[in-house]
Amino acid sequence: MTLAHESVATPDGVVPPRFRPPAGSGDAPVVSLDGEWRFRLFPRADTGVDRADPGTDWDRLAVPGHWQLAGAPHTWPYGTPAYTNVVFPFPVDPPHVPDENPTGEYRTTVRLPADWPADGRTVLRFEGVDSWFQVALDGELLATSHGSRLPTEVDLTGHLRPGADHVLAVRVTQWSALSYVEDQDQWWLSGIFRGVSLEHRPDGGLDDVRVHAAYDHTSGTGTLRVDAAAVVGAEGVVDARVTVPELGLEGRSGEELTALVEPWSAERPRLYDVVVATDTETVTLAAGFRTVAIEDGVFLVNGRPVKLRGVNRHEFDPLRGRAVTPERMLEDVLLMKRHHVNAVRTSHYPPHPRFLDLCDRYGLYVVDENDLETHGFEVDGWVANPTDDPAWTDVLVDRVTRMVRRDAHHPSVIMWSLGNEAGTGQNVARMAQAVRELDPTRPIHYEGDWSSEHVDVYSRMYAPTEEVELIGQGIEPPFERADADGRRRGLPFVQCEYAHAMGNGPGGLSEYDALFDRYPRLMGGFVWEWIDHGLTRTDDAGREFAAYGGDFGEALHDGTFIADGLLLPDRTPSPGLVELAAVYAPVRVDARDDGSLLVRNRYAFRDTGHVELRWTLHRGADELAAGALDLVLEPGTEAVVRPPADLMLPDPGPEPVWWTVRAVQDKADALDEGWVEPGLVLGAGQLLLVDRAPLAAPSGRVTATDEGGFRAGPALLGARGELLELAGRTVHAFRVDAWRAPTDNDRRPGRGQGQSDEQTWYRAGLTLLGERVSGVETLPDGALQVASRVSGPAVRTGFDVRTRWQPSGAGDDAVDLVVDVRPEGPAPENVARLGLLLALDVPEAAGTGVRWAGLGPEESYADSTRAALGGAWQHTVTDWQTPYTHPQENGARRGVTSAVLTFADGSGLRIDAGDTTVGASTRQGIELSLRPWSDQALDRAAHPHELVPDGRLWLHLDAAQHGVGSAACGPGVLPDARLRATPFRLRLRFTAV
Ligand code: IPT
Repeated sequence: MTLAHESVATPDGVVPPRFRPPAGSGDAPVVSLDGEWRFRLFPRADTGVDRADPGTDWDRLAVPGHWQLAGAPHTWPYGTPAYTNVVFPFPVDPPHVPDENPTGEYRTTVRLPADWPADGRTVLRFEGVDSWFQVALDGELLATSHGSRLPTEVDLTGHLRPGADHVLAVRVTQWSALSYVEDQDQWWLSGIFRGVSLEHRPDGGLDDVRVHAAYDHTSGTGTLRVDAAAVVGAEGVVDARVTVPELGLEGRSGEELTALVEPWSAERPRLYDVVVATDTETVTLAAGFRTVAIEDGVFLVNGRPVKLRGVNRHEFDPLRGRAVTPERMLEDVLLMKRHHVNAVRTSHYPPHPRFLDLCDRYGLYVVDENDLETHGFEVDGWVANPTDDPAWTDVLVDRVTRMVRRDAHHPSVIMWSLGNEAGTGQNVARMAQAVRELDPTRPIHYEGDWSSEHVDVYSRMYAPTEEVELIGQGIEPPFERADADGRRRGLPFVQCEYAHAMGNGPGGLSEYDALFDRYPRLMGGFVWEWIDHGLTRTDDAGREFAAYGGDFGEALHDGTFIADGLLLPDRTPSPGLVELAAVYAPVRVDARDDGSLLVRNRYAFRDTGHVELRWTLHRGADELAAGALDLVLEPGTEAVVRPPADLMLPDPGPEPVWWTVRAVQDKADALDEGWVEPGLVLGAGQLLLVDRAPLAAPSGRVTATDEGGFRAGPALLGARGELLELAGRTVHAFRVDAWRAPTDNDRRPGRGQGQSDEQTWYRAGLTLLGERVSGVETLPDGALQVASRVSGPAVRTGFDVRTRWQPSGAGDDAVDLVVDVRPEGPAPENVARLGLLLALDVPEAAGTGVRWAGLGPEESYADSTRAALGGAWQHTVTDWQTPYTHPQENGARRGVTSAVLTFADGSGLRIDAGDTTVGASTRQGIELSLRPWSDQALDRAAHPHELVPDGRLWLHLDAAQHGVGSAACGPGVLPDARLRATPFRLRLRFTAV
């Protein structure tokens, strides 16, 4: 029995694919059908409802939208979202899908406006319907379509009578045969989720317009050819007038027009209005002249090598799912531009066409990806994969054709992608061939077939830096087939996904970026991914939180893997995005070992005339001197800069002195208009010019207390040397620590790693450390020395600890602490941290203010520290936390030489850090973390709103912390940022203030 929605067939009853100009660019009438439609949800595809039934008394549902989100964030009247990444949430039994198949019946009334032209044709357009649907008018079935993220048009000419109301019925199933090729890593969400419109197509009008706008960088000439065609009703070439008023160009369709032009690039998105007109229709398109080429294995735009500093973007809104509004699209584009992203891969489907209009306008290179993923077949070794099945050829070619036809006029699209994670097979070649015939001007991308036989670039995901380096040099291990290997070696290399931004991370971005810069063959890459898909919902107490897989009670789900973006679900940039901006910086300012800064103009086309290189000499937050460097760099050039020779440096004081240079863009010309905010930092770097003054050696003496313990300045210790009180606050915990609440990256073994870091730490007993004191003695110099051993259960691994307390001076306000720690027993592969845990009773800990001198203002880790700058910063303890969608280690600040905590009652605690030794290296200050809850609570919480302050302030005073890496889907922490169990020493001073 073949059910309609289980048939592997191309859409039926639809208009051939054609271009999609920006809204409002043409003069043919259009009416939107968006708004409230009538709706009923049925449990099976066979709804039994009459297509002619107008549904007058049915529910109302917003179109566009997903029915699962109709009542979000509070109610779920039509089923709930469900998340799986790779696996299908139904049996792999193609082309069949379960009988349990939520199916929406949509109804609306269609009436042509009174002034609708009598001639020509009328087309009903759907921009996106997830997933399979049928369209009927007044009970008559007119079309069957699919391709959730692709447009469908139905010719209604002859079915609509002027002045009459017609019943438009759309039946949408959640599952269909086509679900097997739409297995993208995202929420399963259904319905008419993009706009619907009624469009007039005048006789002799411009149904389809193809724009070829090339740029010859050797002569500065732009070549324009516009082809126009009738597509709706009858197909054929249309003769149109083509003018480019700004260039004084006039001609006809099919002709080549040339002029000297300014080219389009993501850096300078120069667009020209191209007016295409017949007697009955005029369309004005924004064309950009640019040429994409691959020469000698190097990816070029307008003749210059361009590095793609990209991100993977899914369409996502925390309340609306993939039914994104134009405001959200603009927000994404502006956030990308402001964080120096220059490229987007539209993972893993063509985006709403308006997004591409914005990419044209603001300047982003786009890899436009076909709506194809068959990842679920991988589980069973790709048996029956549609990508290799001739029965599916037409469907897959149809999809890629619809994408190219829709989007080819966009200058921002620089590459076509055949799909994602769809394995290999003959249909890769068929799709590639179809794309080449439609558009020979853009390279083709597909990662799933590592032979790269049918594509123009060699693409991989999550390749570790070592491998990327070999590929950069062209000496990567050979591909198993020699014929394919030779060709592939000549292709440029792109990482269509890298640096998995899940939770705290990614670490190691700088290393990739440096390789992209170093090797011409490397054309850059796209970080996975732009935003956490956390859907807003309320808990039983009415509190909102961002839901991930499992939060809707799904029987089968992939949990937190949906929260792996650079933005939190509400589009707050995570520290990962701030780091990315610093790494992707178009004007990089990097410290060199010889005490100079290297300023690099990494634009391909732009000099730095629009950039001011401002410097400041500052101690903490206090500016001592300021100026600007007189320097304009041509694209791709660099210069070494140093502090002015006559700069007066102060003597060492309580905070270090930095010389910080920021490349600032204040002004926006017409091409930067709209996204550059005054003070936009394009890149920054700094030099440490004056170290903080060393802490004077302590000189006070510990005294005995009546209770048999000790007093050391503001520290009260028990008879066994245990810290009982500090600065008048009860101490809840104080000991050496080596564990952290695992990050998402810690929880998975990185490529080539046997076990996850989380497991390594667990097996070394680090999750349950305890302390045994072996000796307490007062030393002749007045210090109290405590010897102890810190270790966890079941293992011999532990730490030998010597703690020395000594009042800093004669007064009672300050105490010095020196801690020397040596690991003992079998050493784990790595440890999470090496430092001290201190928990103080602080009733309103969350509101505690903290001002620190060190790196900031955002968190930083050993392998994600490019964005952090030395200075002085302040926060409350609440703001110090990064509320990752899935709670985990966060908030560390590195290089902290001093911190002042101000409690709600006005009292405070100052912490000064002297030099820290880790193994053989000495570093300035400590890594500081503060939390109003414990690491255990952080680890247990499933969502940030479950974390409740426990009346204590939990501090980590660390010599060092392990990096964060990208192991959730990529490589683990790189060797440089791995923390080994190694001897360390901390020198601290606590002052009650
Ligand atoms: C890769 C997918 O292409 C992407 O959609 C996403 O699922 C990512 O993984 C993980 O978040 S595929 C993976 C097997 C490398």
